[in-house]
Amino acid sequence: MAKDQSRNELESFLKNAKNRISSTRKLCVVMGNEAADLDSMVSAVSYAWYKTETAKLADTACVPLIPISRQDFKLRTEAVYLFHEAGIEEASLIFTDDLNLHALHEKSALSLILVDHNKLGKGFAEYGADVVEILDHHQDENLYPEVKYRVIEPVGSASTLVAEHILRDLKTKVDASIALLLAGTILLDTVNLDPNAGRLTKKDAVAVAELLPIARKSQSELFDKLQYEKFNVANLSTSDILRKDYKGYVAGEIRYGMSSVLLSLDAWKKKDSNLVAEFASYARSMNLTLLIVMNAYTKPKFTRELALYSPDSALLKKVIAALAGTDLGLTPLAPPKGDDADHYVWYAQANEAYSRKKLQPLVQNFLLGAALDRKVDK
Ligand SMILES: [Mn+2]
Repeated sequence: MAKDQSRNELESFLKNAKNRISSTRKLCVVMGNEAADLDSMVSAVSYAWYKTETAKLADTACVPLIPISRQDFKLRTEAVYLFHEAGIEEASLIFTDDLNLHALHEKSALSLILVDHNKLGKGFAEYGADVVEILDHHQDENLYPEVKYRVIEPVGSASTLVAEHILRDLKTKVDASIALLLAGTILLDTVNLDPNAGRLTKKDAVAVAELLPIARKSQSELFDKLQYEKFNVANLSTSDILRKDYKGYVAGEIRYGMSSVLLSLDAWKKKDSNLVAEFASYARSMNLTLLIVMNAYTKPKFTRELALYSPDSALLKKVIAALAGTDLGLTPLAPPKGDDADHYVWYAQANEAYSRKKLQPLVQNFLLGAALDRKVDK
């Protein structure tokens, strides 16, 4: 940005785009996938800018949509970091709260560009006929045959495909902000361009080589910082940490949830002196009979811990007994002392193979048994 330090292409574009949502008749919406990871967000924002700059859209505004609610943005800590670093304010981004896709669809005023996915998620399935373009790096599902422009290539990051378009057609307009967003995302997705990670293609490396000098960043510093921020929960509350990677399940009449957390129970206890009460209040807010928190961290050895909370102490006892009969290798840890000590239990988990994916079916079985017992008790 040698000529004008204050101008930020993307930030001005986004501010403008937000105003145009209400003033233009037709809207072209560029949307990433529902997981709304960094690649999805950056692809959507930068491709919406590209479309606006290259296509002459008289009565249509092109805007990026991040398909989560605004309050969930802060959970994507690496995205919060990178957008901030790129000079993009959160207020300039457009989330589901800000845009009524359904109303646009009903008025036939919507066209959709899919980036970082090529099949609409469940919440968006009704808009299949509105899809006009696809730019993606996942397996092609061969949907939406009417699509006019379709680029689906197995590169490391969807942002690489967007970068390719931008560097080909708009190279002179690429400023440090755009270059930083794209290069950072590609680095994170390809594990710092590591061929051994199995995601890198030549195109990813070429894009990063062109972008980094414009971003004026060192590759390793940028990657290390992003990797660090991805796991940095310092600015998140306990309930945010719990919902960051949460899945809810039902077994019979029992509603339970499992949160994966990349923090040790010890560090968490120091961060939040009210931790056990916060588990209870989270379980209450989600209407859960059982909350299972799976902690995993590297210190430097990979370590797993397990924390359980239930408002139903009889049920918790049954789950504890059932877990004791498995090969999880559980050793009790001392949770902070509280009045409701029979409602929670903390463990060190020696068997590190038990991720949520593997533990959940076991829990489901115990709870189905416990749900039956409960019915018999009544
Ligand atoms: Mn992706």
